Amino acid sequence: MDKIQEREEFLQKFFGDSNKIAFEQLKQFNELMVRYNCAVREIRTKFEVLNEELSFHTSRNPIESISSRIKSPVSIVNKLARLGKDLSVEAIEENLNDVAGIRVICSFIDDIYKVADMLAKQDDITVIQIKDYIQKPKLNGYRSYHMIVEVPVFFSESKQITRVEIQLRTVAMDFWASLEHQMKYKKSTADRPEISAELKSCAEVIAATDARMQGIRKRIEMLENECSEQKNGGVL
Ligand code: 0O2
Repeated sequence: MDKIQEREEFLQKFFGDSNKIAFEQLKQFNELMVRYNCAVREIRTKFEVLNEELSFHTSRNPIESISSRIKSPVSIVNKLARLGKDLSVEAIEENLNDVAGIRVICSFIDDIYKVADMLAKQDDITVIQIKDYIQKPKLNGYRSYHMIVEVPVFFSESKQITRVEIQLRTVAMDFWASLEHQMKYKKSTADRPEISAELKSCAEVIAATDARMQGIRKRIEMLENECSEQKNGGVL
């Protein structure tokens, strides 16, 4: 008896027909989660490499931190139900773009566009969707740059194209989004107009500060360039 037959008999004996199907689905679900985990690791490594290269050339880190998460089974089930989709492994892949999520926190606004563009240009990355909530903030004040990308994951016997959601934000945007998420996001009780207006006003102050900080950095860079040009001029 070969291994597959042996396993089939085991399943039949211990689970019966309907439970055997459930067991197979659970196995497929776990396999899919392994794939999402691997895809997240690949994208994270890509950002780490870009950060290392850029910090070597500019003596500062464009990326402050990277975090990632795989959506919990409960959130997956809830989201499929919200979308009115069947509960199946195929439906997860077809309908959910954010099972694998990675958040990249950048120092300045222009760093976001720089690293996003560098990732998008890599030849194993396919950009599926971009939502630029920095150019066009959400009505509540939320700002971030969202990308859905596909990346190939190489296993021993197959190559699996896998979707990952990437959120890129500055430290300041992340400060606002994290606190707003805690206090309000998806909580209708905190949806009062005066609270929304106050949060939106905070988002605007934060956005203005982000722009000023970038302006300060650019002025410093200009002054540094002028100094080194003067030095070089003196030497020559
Ligand atoms: P969580 O708990 O962070 O995972 P989608 O729901 O992704 O199918 P949508 O809403 O068009 O469709 O996606 P979008 O606009 O790209 O936003 C997805 C994610 O961005 C959210 O994930 C949040 O992480 C973040 N986000 C979007 N809007 C807001 C906001 O107003 N405030 C905050 N704090 N975060 C926001 P989840 O799965 O909804 O939530």
